[in-house]
Amino acid sequence: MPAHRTQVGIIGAGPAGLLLGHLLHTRGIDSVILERHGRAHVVERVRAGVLEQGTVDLLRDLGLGARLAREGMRHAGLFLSFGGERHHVDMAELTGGRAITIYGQNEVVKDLIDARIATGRPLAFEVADVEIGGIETTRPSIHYRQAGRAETLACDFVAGCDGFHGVSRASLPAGAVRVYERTYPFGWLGILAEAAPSCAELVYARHDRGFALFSMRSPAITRLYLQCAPDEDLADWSDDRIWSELAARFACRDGWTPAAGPILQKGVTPMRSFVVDPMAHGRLYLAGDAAHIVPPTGAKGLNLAVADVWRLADALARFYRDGSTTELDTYSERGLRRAWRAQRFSWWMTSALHKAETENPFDALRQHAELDYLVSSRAALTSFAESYVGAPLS
Ligand code: RFL
Ligand code: PHB
Repeated sequence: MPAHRTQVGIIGAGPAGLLLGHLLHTRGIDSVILERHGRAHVVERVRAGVLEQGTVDLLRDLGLGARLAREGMRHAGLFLSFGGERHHVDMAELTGGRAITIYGQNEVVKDLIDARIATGRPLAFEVADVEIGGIETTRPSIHYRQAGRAETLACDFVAGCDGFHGVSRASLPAGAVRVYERTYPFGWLGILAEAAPSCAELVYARHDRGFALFSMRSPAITRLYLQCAPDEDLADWSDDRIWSELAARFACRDGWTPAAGPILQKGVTPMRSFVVDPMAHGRLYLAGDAAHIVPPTGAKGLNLAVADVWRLADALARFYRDGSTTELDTYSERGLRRAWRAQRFSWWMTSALHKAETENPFDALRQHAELDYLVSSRAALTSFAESYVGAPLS
């Protein structure tokens, strides 16, 4: 059985794993990244679109922001639509100039893969049967198969960056962690359409028919979401039905509506809040969706993954510099603090904007009052904008 050795074995080539590999590289630390899927699949997966200011600043400071600066769309504000009115929220003005940038997660992943390949450090796609051993020792290892051959990677540390359905979290000994979870009785039907965005900023809409979100990927591509059942059957959604439902949910007195065009892709995502505590055990450290999931309404998932690996890379660098585990020992505690803040905000946005889980008319009016208060109070708007653009990396 061929054996290899590295300092940090990274499972998963999503944003968390790839960025961690790069951050370690800049500190002279060796890593091997193992990914279950092929490169094309990883690059083509359409997911997040909103990068917080701190994420954009980090990618730029790492020299990875050239295409992001050219093609990313900086948004200083957004719209909240409810009760037939669209309200503009000037996030930059409320936060001393902070903003979000629209740049597809798959574009971030593409840039990170190119950067990884340029470093010459290992990145293996299509690895199967990944198993982690020895996490309670100082010599953990990763066993896997590549092109049918059994391989073993000996490491100092293992970083579990393999998302919600990966093997890393499942490798923690039963009883060592506690899980906090909430599922929602709805999902999002997301589409990508070949249509020039008809609004320059995002529109989050609360409507009695359900939530809708208008976003974009480029000056030619619109991204839209509709609240639906978690197990919604896409076969029930013709293109015509999707456009008329979107028009109904975004209907407002200023007459704005999303421009329609050929639908390039459709998908349904269930919604969940999930946290594992602690985010580490022995020499295994979890980062990103492997450790926590937020409903996408607050646009926090990818940004939390970035904050995790930024912290983890620093803690590992400290260990290799002077043998201190001080920062590794507090990695989980610091990560959970940020993760719970994101959970709070994502839950709040989800419950304020989605059709209530009960059909009780009280909830509909309470939601309306919540949003009405938000847009009429500068204090409430400042709090909202501060959470939405995200805290600086910490
Ligand atoms: P990922 O991206 O899931 O990557 C994990 C990688 O690990 C691989 N893997 C394995 N590899 C080897 N062996 C195994 N056994 C493995 N098991 C899994 C997988 O193939 C994959 O390549 O996790 P990561 O890196 O933690 O990144 C997290 C983000 O992907 C996620 O939080 C965001 O996409 C969430 N999200 C959003 N986040 C934002 O910050 N802003 C947004 O606007 C936003 N919108 C969204 C979203 C997620 C969505 N969906 C589809 C869940 C919109 C949607 C619709
Ligand atoms: C997206 O553009 O895909 C997007 C934007 C905002 C969200 C979630 C997803 O809250």
